[in-house]
Amino acid sequence: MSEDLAPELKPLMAALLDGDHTSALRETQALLASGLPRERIVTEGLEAAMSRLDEKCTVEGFNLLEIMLVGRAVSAVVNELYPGGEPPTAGKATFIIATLEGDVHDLGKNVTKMVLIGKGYRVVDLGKDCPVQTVVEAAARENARAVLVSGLITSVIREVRKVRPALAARGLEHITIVAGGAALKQATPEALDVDYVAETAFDGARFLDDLVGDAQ
Ligand code: B12
Repeated sequence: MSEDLAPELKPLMAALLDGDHTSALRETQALLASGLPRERIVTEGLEAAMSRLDEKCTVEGFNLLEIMLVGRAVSAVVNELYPGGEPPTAGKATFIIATLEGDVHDLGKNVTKMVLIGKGYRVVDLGKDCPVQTVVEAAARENARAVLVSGLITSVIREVRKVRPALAARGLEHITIVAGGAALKQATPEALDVDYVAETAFDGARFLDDLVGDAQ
């Protein structure tokens, strides 16, 4: 494990990479009790652990069970950090969030959702592998202020590019589109045909705060 890692986060990283969700939860509770901000636990703990996992997660060397166990540990930590429960029925604004068709990664989407719920937004989660048309129907039905798409595999970029024309075809061109996730954050908003590409869940939340604030 690298030397520049915050020492207090090392036990959490180790527990996550072992896929040991019981220890990961215990470490998270200890970090919260010590006053470490949630944002640092996510960006320097969860995301850093996943980057480390990335080194093992190649098309040639892909241990599905190992990665699923790590995924379960990450989900447990996210639920511990943001025990929001049910999203508020009426929040500051409503957002639709999804991972689009062809992509089954959902850990980053779930983190983003919980961060936004924690800020008082209503977030309608359409899950993973979600058709663009389902996103459009939900945006219309829920009177959404923004559509948030998460993408981890490069092949999903073509689905992301369909979102704006599909919204426009329903008369929803006023809806803001925000993209995030490892595969999308390497692209420009122009390339994805979205309004903003977020580096992290927190970066995206700040953009949305400004957007909703400006509209009030
Ligand atoms: C865990 C994992 C899996 C798990 C997913 C479990 C789950 N429930 O999500 C499983 C085992 C299922 C999996 C499967 C596959 N995976 Co995979 N996986 C990963 C891994 C190691 C970590 C991803 C992750 O969860 N990161 C942690 C989260 C918290 O980070 P994040 O998503 O970036 O989210 C943060 C921000 O980006 C942001 N964010 C995310 N989304 C959004 C959205 C918005 C709107 C906003 C504002 C912010 C935001 O918020 C988060 C917190 O800040 C990555 C490597 C990597 N470093 O990304 C490979 C990786 C994504 N996988 C990859 C591949 C190839 C696959 C498979 C195709 C493998 C295979 N041969 O079958 C399949 C995909 C099948 C499919 N059709 O989708 C490649 C993708 C390559 C590419 N560019 O196309 C990667 C990059 C690994 C690699 N180096 O090859 N994978």
